[in-house]
Amino acid sequence: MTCNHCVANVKDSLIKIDGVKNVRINLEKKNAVVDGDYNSDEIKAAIEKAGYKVVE
Ligand SMILES: [Cu+2]
Repeated sequence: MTCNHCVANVKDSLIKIDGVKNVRINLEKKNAVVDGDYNSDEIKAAIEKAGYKVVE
């Protein structure tokens, strides 16, 4: 993720996932905090589908 456009892309794809209540993305730290009751595999798949790599 390198700019605010990327942040919006990732946020949009994550917020659509079942159980996700809130998504906060920190561009400087390059991390995402996802609130809710969700399946983390779905989160990873959505991020990858949006074209980004998941670093754990
Ligand atoms: Cu970007």
